[in-house]
Amino acid sequence: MKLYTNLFSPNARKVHAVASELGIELETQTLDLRAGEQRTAEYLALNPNGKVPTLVDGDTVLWESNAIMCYLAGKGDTELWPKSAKRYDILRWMFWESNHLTEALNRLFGQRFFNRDNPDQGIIDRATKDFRKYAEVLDANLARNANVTGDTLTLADFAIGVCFGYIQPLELPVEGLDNIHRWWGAFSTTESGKILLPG
Ligand SMILES: N[C@@H](CCC(=O)N[C@@H](CS)C(=O)NCC(=O)O)C(=O)O
Repeated sequence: MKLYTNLFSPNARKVHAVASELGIELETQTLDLRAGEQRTAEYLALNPNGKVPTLVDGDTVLWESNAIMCYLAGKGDTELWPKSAKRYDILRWMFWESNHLTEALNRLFGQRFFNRDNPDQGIIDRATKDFRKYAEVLDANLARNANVTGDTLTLADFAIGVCFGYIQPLELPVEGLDNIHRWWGAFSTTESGKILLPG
């Protein structure tokens, strides 16, 4: 299986971390995003969004990091993606991550990283407020569960965890959210959890 990737990308790191946890070795090709290698005709034929990651496994071409994670985990039997109704809870949190948490995070990323010389404080304020709102939802859930969907780590922890690698660089509003700190503190020091951290 071949992964088109770039370790600068949190969405790509999620996939690397899950592959590590599953013990799956991936052939990788790093695309230079600054040089625009994600926009070549050859790559756009695989992923018309012009983004990483993309997985190619024989005739299967898959983009969207969360779908790729499900695909990799679906290759075997794993607690990360159990073949039971718990799957829907895992999926629920994965959709929540990409629709809400990462949506707010991306706005902070845009201002604090890509626009750092001339950030728009209004965008930062709104994104900070939204991120905090969703982080509180997660914190309340983690008050009841050791990990996002229960006692064991699942794909949901990988999908969500990658966001918290940016607590310091993006000044994420997580003060006092002790359950998140407890969960992320433990998860981010595991061998696969460390792969979620920005370099
Ligand atoms: N929802 C997609 C997002 C992918 C994405 O936004 N990738 C970014 C890096 S994190 C990218 O390739 N950006 C390059 C570009 O837009 O030119 C996923 O989860 O895979």
